[in-house]
Amino acid sequence: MGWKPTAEQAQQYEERGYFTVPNVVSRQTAAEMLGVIKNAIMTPDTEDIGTDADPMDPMLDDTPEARAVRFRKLNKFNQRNPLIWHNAHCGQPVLDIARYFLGDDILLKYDSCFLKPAKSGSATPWHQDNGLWRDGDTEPFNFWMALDPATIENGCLQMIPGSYKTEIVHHVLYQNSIHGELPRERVEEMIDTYGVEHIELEPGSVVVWHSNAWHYSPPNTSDKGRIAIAGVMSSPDIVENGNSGDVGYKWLMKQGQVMPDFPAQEYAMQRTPTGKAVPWIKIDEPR
Ligand SMILES: O=C(O)CCC(=O)C(=O)O
Repeated sequence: MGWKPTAEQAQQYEERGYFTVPNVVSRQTAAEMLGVIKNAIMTPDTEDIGTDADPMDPMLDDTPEARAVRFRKLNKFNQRNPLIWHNAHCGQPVLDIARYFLGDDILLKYDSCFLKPAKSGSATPWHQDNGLWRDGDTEPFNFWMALDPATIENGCLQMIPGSYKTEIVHHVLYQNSIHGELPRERVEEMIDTYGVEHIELEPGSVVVWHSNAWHYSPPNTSDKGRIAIAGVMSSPDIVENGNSGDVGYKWLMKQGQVMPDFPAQEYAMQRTPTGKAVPWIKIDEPR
């Protein structure tokens, strides 16, 4: 039999829209993946690392300390690093969980590393993942794996329990937003009603959530850095019946078999991508 959530995990997913799974990979494997990321970000002249909005750029000097804190998020980094790829996104333990949600054919939609350096790591604003994708997808499976301990002090993820039951809310851009985010007054109302849960995790442990779930992470004011990797998985069925663009889907599992290739095989989309992301609403006044 394949992986199944415990009764408690299933209940948490139904009630809150997320659950955690301890020790999906060992601490040793998590430490090795962390090493790959640190090597890359601390290497001078890292041209092709892939990143997005980053308040810590441009770096002020070229010391190892400055290099270690220059990125907030690395897009498509994990699919370019075989040790991370084969242990996490395309690793049997993660795919066993994804298979429970998606079936025997699984594709990678997005992958990222989230970095929150000690003292300077910035916030990720409140969002729903599908509020950022703007393609209407609700089914895909999201996982986030701690590589450093993720604690309240160093800015672990925060989730609003039950928030996944809302619609996909149109995300907005404030003057001080780093990317689209949920309207701040709606976030306040939701927190007043449902509260917030802090998702503390040990290295190698995972949180899985529904793409509608409202989540956030605060700045890191502690003296401990926090690096994590995340992935969004989908399936050929969802892709072909959905409205996403061709985002460069990669094969992870075919007919229940983990794909051994590196680099990963590209998924050839059958339909013509028609979806166009709805533009952000811009809000002029910072709040
Ligand atoms: O790691 C973080 O701080 C944010 C992660 C996140 O929001 C996501 O994976 O959607």
